[in-house]
Amino acid sequence: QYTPTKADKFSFGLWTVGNQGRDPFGDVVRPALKPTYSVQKLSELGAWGINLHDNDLVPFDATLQERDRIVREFKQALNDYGMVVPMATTNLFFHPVFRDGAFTSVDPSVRAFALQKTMKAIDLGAELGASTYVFWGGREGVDAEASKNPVDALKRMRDAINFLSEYAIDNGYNMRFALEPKPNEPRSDTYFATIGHMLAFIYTLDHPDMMGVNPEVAHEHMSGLNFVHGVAQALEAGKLFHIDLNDQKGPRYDQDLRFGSESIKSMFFLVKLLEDNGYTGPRHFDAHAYRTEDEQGVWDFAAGCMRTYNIFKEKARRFNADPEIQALLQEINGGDANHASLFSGGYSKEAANQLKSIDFQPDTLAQRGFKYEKLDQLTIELLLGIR
Ligand code: GLT
Ligand code: MN
Ligand code: MN
Ligand code: MN
Repeated sequence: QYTPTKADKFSFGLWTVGNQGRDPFGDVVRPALKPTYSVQKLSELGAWGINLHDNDLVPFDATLQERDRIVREFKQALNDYGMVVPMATTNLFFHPVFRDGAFTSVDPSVRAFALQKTMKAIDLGAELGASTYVFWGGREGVDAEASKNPVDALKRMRDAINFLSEYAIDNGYNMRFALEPKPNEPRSDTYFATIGHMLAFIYTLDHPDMMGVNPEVAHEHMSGLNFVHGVAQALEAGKLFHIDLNDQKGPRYDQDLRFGSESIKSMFFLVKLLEDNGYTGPRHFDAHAYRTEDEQGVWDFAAGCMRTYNIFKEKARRFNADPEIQALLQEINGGDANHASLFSGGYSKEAANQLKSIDFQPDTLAQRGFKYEKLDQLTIELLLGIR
């Protein structure tokens, strides 16, 4: 019942299962995986899609002939194992040239190179059939605040995204852009720290219709924010184009843990939000196996992400079908229907006057108990498996 199928639309980044366990204190612990092998293994585990940065597939310094051969072999593997590439993105953070950022670097040559690299990567994404293009501003930020005027940085970011959206349109690519926020790491402060920052920025761009967000669990938790609420706001605005599922223990470095392995309650409500509100996009995992793992551990990790998502999905179904929980919710959300109808039709002079004339009893209203202790305990019991 929890076994993933292609219909679940689960996807992984090549960089996620391909993570070799390097961290700031230690070297790689696992051999590199061939991208075509990851396609095969993920497909066998029930995944539907595989996403990539340009350089996850094509090395930074590959010749054109090498590029074409690699892409040809990769497309063959996609075909052989029935996998799609729903999303592509650019690596604008690994090479030392990007150590002061890419689109917001102080160096105009670096900014121009970043645009060139991204145009080529968009071409690659289009060739592989990606319909979503992600922009994670890896090093778009500062260590020394004195180095840049943040207003200029913002404008440079806007100019770059505008340029690239025109590029995609001009080439007839059927692509939407999803912008991914993160508050810090690897820079000490990154521009566009949260979902809220990104949403506000989107409406200042030339093509807001093709712009949405790619929020990540770990990144919002690093800011100490409620991820479910941030995602809800994006979803309600029609801007949840993509999502990076993983997990995180509070505000520390970006942990990218196996989905649902830590914040069980929040991740339950996240899955419930996505499933109850008609999110149809990819369920993408941007996470990696613990550094302690060998290759088998990587596949255990990948299977675990998908299985946990499906378990939460089943829990959400049970929550929605639980008579006691639903009766309690109805009661909680009930109240005086007359008062509700007074302003549900929007503003009118009559409604305003009527409202002004009511003799409310705030002291009486204030005596109500909301029964949230009971509701929350029922939720916990459901999650702990006894309902
Ligand atoms: C990198 C980062 C992620 C981004 C990826 C897309 S790359 O692993 O930590 O959060 O989503 O650029
Ligand atoms: Mn991410
Ligand atoms: Mn992350
Ligand atoms: Mn990461």
